Amino acid sequence: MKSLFDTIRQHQFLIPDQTMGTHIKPIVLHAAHSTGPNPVKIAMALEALHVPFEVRQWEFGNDPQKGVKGVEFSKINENGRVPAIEDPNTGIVAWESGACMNYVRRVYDKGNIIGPPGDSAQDLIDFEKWEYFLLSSLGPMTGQTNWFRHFVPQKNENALQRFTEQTYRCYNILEGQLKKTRGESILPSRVSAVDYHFEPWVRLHSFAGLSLEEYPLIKKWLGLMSTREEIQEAYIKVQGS
Ligand SMILES: N[C@@H](CCC(=O)N[C@@H](CS)C(=O)NCC(=O)O)C(=O)O
Repeated sequence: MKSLFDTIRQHQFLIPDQTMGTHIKPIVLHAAHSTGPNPVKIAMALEALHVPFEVRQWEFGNDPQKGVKGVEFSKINENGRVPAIEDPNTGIVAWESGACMNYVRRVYDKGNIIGPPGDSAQDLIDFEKWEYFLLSSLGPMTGQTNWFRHFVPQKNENALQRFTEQTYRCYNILEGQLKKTRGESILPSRVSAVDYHFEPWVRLHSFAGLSLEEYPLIKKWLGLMSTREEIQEAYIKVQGS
């Protein structure tokens, strides 16, 4: 007997992406704290693929019913962080933005609209290495810079300097990659989910106390990203503007 999952896969194969939204139950995207960079990435991908979704907002902290560290949310993500997604079409629950993104791609991007722009083994590796670079380096370094600049209970200038330098180091790497595309996308030839992973983190550079003065291509890329409809829509749905 065919599972619902098989039905969806077949369904997608048969109908164009643009009409998918009318046949699929909305995915629940769990988010919190309106300016956090991680949930909005997933909204960008869902928007780009015309997959319907609804946003459920949680609070930071351990309120049992409303908090990301509370008992209710721990049933969805025991790590107490957002994003998480629940897909009523398949019964799948995912957390960690990389896992959420790749689930969305595997199930809802049969036309490869936001995946690796080419189909060689190198294209796949290039996609993964930039995705992992954001998830393991640029994102966490920026997060720590934010923590030591704004939230740490006792100032620690050494730590702030260390994470600021490390974030700039990541910006240097990104600027070098953007030279290959004249700042149009992180991977050559078109915008992909990799750009969605980076955009919310780099957008928040000034909150982290970082300047893009020495990064003209990052600046250009960020400007181009902000004109894209799926990105604008994602911010409206997740952050309200
Ligand atoms: N590695 C995780 C990071 C998720 C994360 O740190 N999310 C922030 C919001 S953007 C969060 O939930 N913070 C809540 C907390 O730290 O209590 C991912 O990529 O999904």
